[in-house]
Amino acid sequence: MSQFKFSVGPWNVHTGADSYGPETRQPVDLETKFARFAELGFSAVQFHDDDAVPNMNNMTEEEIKAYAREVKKLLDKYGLKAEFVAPRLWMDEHTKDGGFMSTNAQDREFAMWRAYRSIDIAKELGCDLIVLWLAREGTLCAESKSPVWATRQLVDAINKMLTYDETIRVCIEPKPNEPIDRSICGTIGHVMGISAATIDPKRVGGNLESAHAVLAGLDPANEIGFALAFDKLFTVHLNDQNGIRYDQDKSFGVENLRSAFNQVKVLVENKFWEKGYVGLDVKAMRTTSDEDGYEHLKNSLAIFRALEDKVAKYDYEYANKLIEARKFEHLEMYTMNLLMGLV
Ligand code: 3MF
Ligand code: MG
Repeated sequence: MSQFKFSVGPWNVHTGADSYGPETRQPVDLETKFARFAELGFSAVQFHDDDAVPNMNNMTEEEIKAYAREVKKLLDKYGLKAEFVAPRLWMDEHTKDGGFMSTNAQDREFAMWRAYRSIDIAKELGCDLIVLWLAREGTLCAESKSPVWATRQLVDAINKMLTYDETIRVCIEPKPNEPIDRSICGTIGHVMGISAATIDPKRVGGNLESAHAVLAGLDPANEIGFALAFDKLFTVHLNDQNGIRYDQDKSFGVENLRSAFNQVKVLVENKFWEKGYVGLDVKAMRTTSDEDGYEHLKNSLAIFRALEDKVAKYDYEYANKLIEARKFEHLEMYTMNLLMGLV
């Protein structure tokens, strides 16, 4: 039995469309997803603002809140909580050039409108966390914006959100590139810098996604540890990634089991279950059938739990002796043997 609670977003059950080809699976409605998530053992759902309230651009603030209240009832029906709401600042006509750092003032205003509405939605759904995946906050053309100005724009936007509501927490999900060429806030280290510069650093933290860390050439477990050291890991997006290429969102642990083990290990050692949900941000393969559209979620959960068992079995006394004697070859092989089921 896992000590952790798990969360997932509706976008993790998707139609299989990518930049090079159309859908390969039927769309699934939100309620069906909730029912299956609950059945699979998830405790909470992560939302984009318009996952919860589609067409929100054409609705009044009151209409948006009323719609969100209905979604909350649907969550309650399946015994699910909402974990966070993330303004989807990359799909819209207004956010071609990003949101808070857009070169157009009206578009920046639109981004703030969506950020405030995300806070309203979060409150109706009963959660206090706003996630900012800063998809287009950077440059396609390096000379198009000053990195100093852009960084300060982000701090200002977060300060406005913290002021708009005194109970919400803001959590940046950093990614070094894609869909932009160069991002302004690409790693958890950047997130800590931004957090420290805001008016309430305690309420500003990070969401570490394994694949994003790999894309930055960094180690996901160390990135998780870095945020934990400052008590600023608000949630995680566990998945896997085959090296530095397009963002793959593979099932957790399927590419690099040792790295996955170390991510689970650092979460267990720091009792992350007391702090947040373990979020999975995984995608099914394009070749997957409708019938198998949740297998990647099942597999990721199963791998996480199996690795949690491995951590429980980890002989810290033995490991510490090896560390003391600096017998790292032995320590490494002990870890590998554990993962291979040989001890
Ligand atoms: C992109 C992501 C996103 C975010 C999501 C919530 C679609 O690389 O990881 O998933 O996690 O938008 O912030
Ligand atoms: Mg993610």
